[in-house]
Amino acid sequence: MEDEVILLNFWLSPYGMRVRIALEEKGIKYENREEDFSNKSSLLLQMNPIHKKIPVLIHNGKPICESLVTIEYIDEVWNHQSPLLPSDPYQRSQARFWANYIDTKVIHYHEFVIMKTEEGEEKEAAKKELLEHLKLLEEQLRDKPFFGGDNLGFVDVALVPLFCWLYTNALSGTFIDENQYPNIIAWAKRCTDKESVSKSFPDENTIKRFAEERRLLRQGE
Ligand code: GS8
Repeated sequence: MEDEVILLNFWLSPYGMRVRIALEEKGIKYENREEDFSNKSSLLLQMNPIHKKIPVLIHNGKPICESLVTIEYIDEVWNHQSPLLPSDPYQRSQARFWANYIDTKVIHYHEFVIMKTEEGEEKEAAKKELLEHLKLLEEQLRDKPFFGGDNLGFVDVALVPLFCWLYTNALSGTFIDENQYPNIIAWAKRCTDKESVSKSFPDENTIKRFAEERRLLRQGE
């Protein structure tokens, strides 16, 4: 019997993009279902009663919640191709360390910078903080093609959704100075050249429309 794989998602969510990239890397067929946060589906409430958040992967009726946990699950279940975590326990611990760093230090500031329409001290402070964390990641990457080494891995999948804006220059991707972050920028382009990544990003027009709505909101403030 073929696996039934459903992803409860929201197109703008970097967490959802992570899960999509992992599924694409493994070549898994899945159904993407968009959630409306103002009217969450009963399936979402039933499958993630604790947090009531997306992404939720439903594999043959069973839910897996939390994006990093889900990527590990995908890597373990579909282990026939494109390993995402290293097989060496020490290397694996390091990949988990950096993915956790991205979750606890980078992604919240990023979300704040993207979502906050109002310019000002608070937003500037968040940008500064975000850029400092990215600098550290830039140093970690050095001249490796991917955080995972020669191939896209766990840390790459965790981080790259934050760069979906680079495509369009429509949003705050632009505040990252290419000259100061050459490794990260080259890495992000290398990642987005991969079909598994570009397919999992929202399409350019949707991002542009979203950016325009934010711009109008800002003008109204
Ligand atoms: C975060 C999921 C999350 O914040 C993970 O999966 O890694 N740690 C979790 N999901 C958000 C959408 S992305 O901003 C969400 O579902 N929000 C709906 C809500 O808060 O009502």
